[in-house]
Amino acid sequence: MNANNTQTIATPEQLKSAVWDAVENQIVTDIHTHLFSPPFGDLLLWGIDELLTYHYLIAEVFRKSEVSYEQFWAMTKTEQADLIWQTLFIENSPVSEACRGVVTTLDALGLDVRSRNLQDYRQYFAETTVEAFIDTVFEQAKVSKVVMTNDPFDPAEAPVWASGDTGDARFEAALRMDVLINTYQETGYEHLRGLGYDVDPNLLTEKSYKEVRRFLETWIQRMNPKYMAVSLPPDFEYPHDGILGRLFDNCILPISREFNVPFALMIGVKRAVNPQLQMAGDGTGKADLTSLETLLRENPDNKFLVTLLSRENQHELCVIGRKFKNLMIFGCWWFMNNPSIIEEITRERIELLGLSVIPQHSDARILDQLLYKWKHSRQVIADVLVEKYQTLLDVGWTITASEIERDVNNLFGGNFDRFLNGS
Ligand code: FIX
Ligand code: ZN
Repeated sequence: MNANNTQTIATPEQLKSAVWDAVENQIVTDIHTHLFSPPFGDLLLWGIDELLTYHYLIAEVFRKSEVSYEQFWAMTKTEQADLIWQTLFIENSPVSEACRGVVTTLDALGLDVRSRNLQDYRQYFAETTVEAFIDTVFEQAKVSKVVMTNDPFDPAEAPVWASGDTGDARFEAALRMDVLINTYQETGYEHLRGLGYDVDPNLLTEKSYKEVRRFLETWIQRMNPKYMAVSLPPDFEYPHDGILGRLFDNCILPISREFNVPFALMIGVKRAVNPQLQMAGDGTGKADLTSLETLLRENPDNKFLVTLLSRENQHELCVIGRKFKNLMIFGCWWFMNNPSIIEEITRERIELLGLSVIPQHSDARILDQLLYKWKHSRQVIADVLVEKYQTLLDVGWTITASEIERDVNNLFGGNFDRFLNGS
């Protein structure tokens, strides 16, 4: 801490510069991504063709191009990237958040965005290794750790977990349970049996609960996950008289408590609203948060991380946060991860919950995206913080740069660590 940091801030200019410095220099823990460490091989996506074929951009290209679903899915990745570049960047200005993200990323990597020369960008990536690129991106995005999304049922992940070596320790695990919870009868049950767990198809017996708990314990020991997680539809209900309810009450919640591994709920996704779009075809819906309140109230010794996909649910979630300290609200998820919405959500979170939230995660699927997602979010969050501190200065409260750094540090990492490590 230098001497200046303890001096009180006197002017709006000093405030802006102190907040922007703190936010821009803060090293971030990115608590939810779809990135993978190098031993996971092809699961780690990076490079310009991956950036351009991000599912957010795939959804957009069909709106501006005459290409049919069949034609698009029959193309190679390079052809798809060419089409998206031509349609969304050359024939139209790339102003959507997902398009803008590509431009920010290229610029951050020192590539000449004026040239609009896709072949040059491809050349840049052809000349680097994934290991070197990870270092470049983490350093420049000022990200120290990213939490992966690890599916214990994914055969592509299995050999890495079996080897016991996940490589780069900056990539930490999250035990994702969508297959277990959302498709237990379709795929989860068979899979568990295949792995030697003696479960029944309707998950009705104490023996089955015990077996699922044994499965979760094994994976917690194998992955050392930061949290267990599931995405849920807007009509998610709790209490629940079905597979989900039985899994929650008899398997996941007891294990989450016993191992002090929080349960992350990502609520509000309507999967495959348009299946023709494949991964880009999911939508959003408003949830009834009474279920979340019940879950939090009835399980006070469990920790829950929660993010919601509907804008209409965000204010209500903040109110629930005021009632339950076992809830940590995190991130502006997916369709919420746009500057106007981040600004609104961050403001309402800070107004209702002060600094006791995790304002953002990146959800990056392509390593390069850490560069734009964090840059864009930092800008918006910094502006909201400036506004909030200014209201205090206006009535004579004093603030120092080191106090701002403390607050920013908590928002971008400290709150997560304390939530995980607290009893
Ligand atoms: O379920 C999730 O974790 C979602 O974030 C993803 O499935 C989604 O496809 C995505 O990439 C959102 O950003
Ligand atoms: Zn995600």
